[in-house]
Amino acid sequence: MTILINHANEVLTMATDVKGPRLKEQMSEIGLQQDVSILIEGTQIKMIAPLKEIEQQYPSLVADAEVIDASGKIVMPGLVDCHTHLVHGGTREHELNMRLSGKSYMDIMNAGGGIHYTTTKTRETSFDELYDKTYTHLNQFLKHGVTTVEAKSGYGLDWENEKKQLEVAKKLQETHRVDIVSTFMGAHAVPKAYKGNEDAFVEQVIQEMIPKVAELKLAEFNDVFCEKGVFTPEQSRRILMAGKAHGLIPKIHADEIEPYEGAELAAEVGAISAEHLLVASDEGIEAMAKSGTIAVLLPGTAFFLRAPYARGRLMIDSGVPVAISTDFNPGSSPTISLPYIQNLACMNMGMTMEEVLCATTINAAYAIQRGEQVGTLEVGKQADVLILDVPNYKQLQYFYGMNHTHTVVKNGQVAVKEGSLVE
Ligand code: IZC
Ligand code: ZN
Repeated sequence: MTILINHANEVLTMATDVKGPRLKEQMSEIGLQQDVSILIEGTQIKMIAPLKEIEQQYPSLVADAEVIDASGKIVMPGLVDCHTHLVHGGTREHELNMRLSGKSYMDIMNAGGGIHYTTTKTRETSFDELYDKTYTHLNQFLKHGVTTVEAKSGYGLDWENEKKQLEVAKKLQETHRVDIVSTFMGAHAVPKAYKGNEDAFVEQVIQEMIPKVAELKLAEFNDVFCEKGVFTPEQSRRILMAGKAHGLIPKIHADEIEPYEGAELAAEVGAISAEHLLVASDEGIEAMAKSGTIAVLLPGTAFFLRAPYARGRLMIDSGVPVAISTDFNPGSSPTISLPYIQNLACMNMGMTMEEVLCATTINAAYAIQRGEQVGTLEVGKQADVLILDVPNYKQLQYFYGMNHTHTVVKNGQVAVKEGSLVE
């Protein structure tokens, strides 16, 4: 199978000489090219060059290729959504009026709602029902140009149900076109049954769940909700170090609601990323810059919780590599629209149009250790290619709140055509 994408107004390769996550002004390098075509062979990008050169070099591949005319459109790498709570039962629209009339996210959780509500729903939902529900969500992601998603567990909060969530993600990785990267997040909340006995649950996560996740190879990363009233920095450190000892790379929900030195902890334990960071301290940001910890910022959560946005501009200027993501989850960010999240990042975190593209492609890929495979258009990389129905990339943030996805090539196959899924 060979595909040739011709006549795009702009091709944003997002490629540079930099290896690793992009910092500071590197985040503005979008690799804009005009008058180039893209040749895809099998699952890989074969050549990016003017059409004439491709025809000269690979005449037989070109002769056999399915040709996609991208006239008037732009082409870029498929989007990477590096922080989602993808697999979950139920929805939480009933919490919205509570929050709009003044109850906080934490008030609702402490009263037994929030994550606890979704845990009950997830426990009640069968493997097959969870699989079908999540399959539908993945279709929506794909229609919005997202070709790779991270998926956290954390609504089981016991081994049986954490395993169920992770196995749903594993099966979807095998059956759905979108690539899924799994994170174990058994420490997402202390189950209601352990109230007053929190350390016993921490022990269960450390002694029982983490070793099994590692043994069954159900996740690559280990995450914890380090937040006042959830897991303390000390408990979080123990959970992350235990994961590390079993080969699970640390990630951390840090400084989301109250400052809690989560960013500092991320740097200390060598986490690949710290996520949220709405109220991260100056010291925490400095520590992350030193350790190279990626900041995964989730402006949809600030929007939906009506909370202050993370200081994205300051983080970039301080030398922290920044990625942005939907945080798709039923409580604090029920959206799969990474394009809208890009808009929010521009408008509320002081990030430029170029920086948000970097933050949702190559930097997001590095946040889940996929920077060598996806996130840029380069020869030899996986052919995850997005064609957007705008004449220039600046319209992506200008015509906001819209889905401009026209065509998605996923792993060398056309997965979305004229905005609709291809079976
Ligand atoms: O279900 O509320 N912040 N975890 C930490 C979440 C938000 C997801 C949820
Ligand atoms: Zn989250």
